[in-house]
Amino acid sequence: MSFMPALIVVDMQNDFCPPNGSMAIAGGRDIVALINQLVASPKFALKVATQDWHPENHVSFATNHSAPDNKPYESFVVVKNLVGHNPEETMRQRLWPVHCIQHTKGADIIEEIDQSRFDIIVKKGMDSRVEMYSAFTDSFGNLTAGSGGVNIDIDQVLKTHQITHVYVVGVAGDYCVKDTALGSARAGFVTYLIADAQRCVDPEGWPAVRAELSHGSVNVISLDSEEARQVLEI
Ligand code: VGL
Ligand code: ZN
Repeated sequence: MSFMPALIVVDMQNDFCPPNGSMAIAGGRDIVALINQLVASPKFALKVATQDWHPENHVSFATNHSAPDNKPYESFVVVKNLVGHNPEETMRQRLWPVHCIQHTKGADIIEEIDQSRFDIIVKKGMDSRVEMYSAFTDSFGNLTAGSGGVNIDIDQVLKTHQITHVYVVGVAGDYCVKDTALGSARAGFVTYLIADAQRCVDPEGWPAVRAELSHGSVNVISLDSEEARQVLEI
């Protein structure tokens, strides 16, 4: 079996990192050294970064909803699948602090990560009407590449480069990393999520996230596993 691995570094942006991020994830900066080790590895055929890239009126921002159900982290709202022209289909959307507004400092990838190493940068979450944790589809499963939600069809790019295996790292382990890894597995790539190189919004939920990932055929591995060693210069 051939082995053509790609790396996806998810959302390592100022707003997700302490100390100043508007929705800082605890320990978000602690994984930088591990991620840089991966980013520097010559073993990957393709290196991708993702960037949460929201308009100001994004549906996930607590500030865009009315009281009392508009508390960041606590409140949920019901969102309709307007992008997919199926308003009967709904989902429960957790609300967040305002984060990663397009063209702001908060949306920049943190300066400790060497951006010049990335072959492509996927900007996602650009359609105000829908959440997009995964770089592959929005939260309803709509593929919006070319029509607003995301700037690149990542599935297509990976297939064009004959990628067989995808390694996913970054933040948040329980949101964008999880959904991107599930999207990758669903698209047919052998998918690894390196547990040491992610951090969660709710770390106490990690066991449940792991179960969801394994249900979706994502392999959660540690940095000292054989699978990780294969892509690291050790
Ligand atoms: C993320 C919540 C909202 C993430 C992005 O990067 O995991 N989480 N937007
Ligand atoms: Zn977001």
